[in-house]
Amino acid sequence: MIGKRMQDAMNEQIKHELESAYLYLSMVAYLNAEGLDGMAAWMTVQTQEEIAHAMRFFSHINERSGRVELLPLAQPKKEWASPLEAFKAAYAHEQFISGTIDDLVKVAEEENDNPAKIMLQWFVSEQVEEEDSTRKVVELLERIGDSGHGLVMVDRELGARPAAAPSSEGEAA
Ligand code: OFO
Repeated sequence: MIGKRMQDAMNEQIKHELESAYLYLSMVAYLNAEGLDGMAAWMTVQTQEEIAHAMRFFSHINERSGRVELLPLAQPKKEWASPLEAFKAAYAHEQFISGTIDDLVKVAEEENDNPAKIMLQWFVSEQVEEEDSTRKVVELLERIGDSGHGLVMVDRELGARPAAAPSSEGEAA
């Protein structure tokens, strides 16, 4: 059975992961409106991954006879000054999420909660990937600067990101 402190912390994390999905979906809408459908497709995959992340915590709480509680989500930002600014915001958000995972690891250690410690290891590695993939797009967009042709090329490249694997029992891509 999951302890109350860990359960509350994981419920809070479900909210963070769903807020990530909500933020990235807002970026999808922004990128679509800018006519950058490849970037929007990349961000759609990111949105789906976030929902899968939330479901991992959801399943973990349930499997340990806990009670999932869905908390209110913050309204995401709607506009960015440029695609570069949107991806910079995504990168900053991933750094924030890495911090929340580190905090959860601390709680698991303090509570001596071994199942949570093991489950969280996947997220520690996943956050390295999450930060890396968003930072790479930021660097790519910084390199092309104001080049319209460069933007079209990056849009095409990002549109080739494979879809997230369907989530089963919290399995994420
Ligand atoms: Fe769930 O990793 Fe991004 O936010």
